[in-house]
Amino acid sequence: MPKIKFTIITLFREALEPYLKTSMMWKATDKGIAQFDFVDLREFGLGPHKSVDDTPYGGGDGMLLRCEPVFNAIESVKEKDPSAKVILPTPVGEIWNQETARSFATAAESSDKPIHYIILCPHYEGYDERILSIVDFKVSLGKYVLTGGELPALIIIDSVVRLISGVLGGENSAIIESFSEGDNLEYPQYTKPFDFRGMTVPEILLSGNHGEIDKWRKEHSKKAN
Ligand code: 6GU
Repeated sequence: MPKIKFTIITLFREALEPYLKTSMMWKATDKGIAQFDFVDLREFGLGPHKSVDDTPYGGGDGMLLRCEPVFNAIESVKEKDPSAKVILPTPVGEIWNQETARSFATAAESSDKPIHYIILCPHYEGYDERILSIVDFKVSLGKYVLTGGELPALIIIDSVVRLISGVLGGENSAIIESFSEGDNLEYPQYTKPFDFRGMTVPEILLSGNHGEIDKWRKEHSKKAN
């Protein structure tokens, strides 16, 4: 049984799938920790053209995602799992940060059944406001505007799944690293060679003195902006 399930409702599955089949997200799937499913919003489109969008009442540019396809798509998932929670990536949502990612990961780790999130990826200029009535979490990635919810969906998924134990290599890697404790970013790190084009590695790291190395690392931890 996976710890966490994401059902992604999108018109552009092909934009998401390669990333989720690569590296850590693939590893999480392969180990049975995470499960990623897709629902093609187009299948819930209206009329012969399977239309999912329409022009805004009151006029204005662009097209808006309609309620019916979105509600029908979400309800088709909730019929099978009424506990699934809906995330809507939107530039007017709550800013996503490490703390929120951590709380989603902790919820998944401490639950005895899989935690299930439905991510609805909007596209076009926006969505009918009534869609918000079926949404549990409105999430924004920052103060800029993207074309659709696909990139945000990947960022949300990646930032949560990597925190679930068993996904990263060293059991401690997610705990020590950047942002986990307050706003400390991780310390500078070096690997071989010792001298690269005249840029050398701080001698202390070669000293074998772990007390001094820890001290140096603390002193050199970077602060987030
Ligand atoms: Cl979640 N969606 C879109 N479309 N743009 C964004 C965003 C989300 N977060 C920042 N910009």
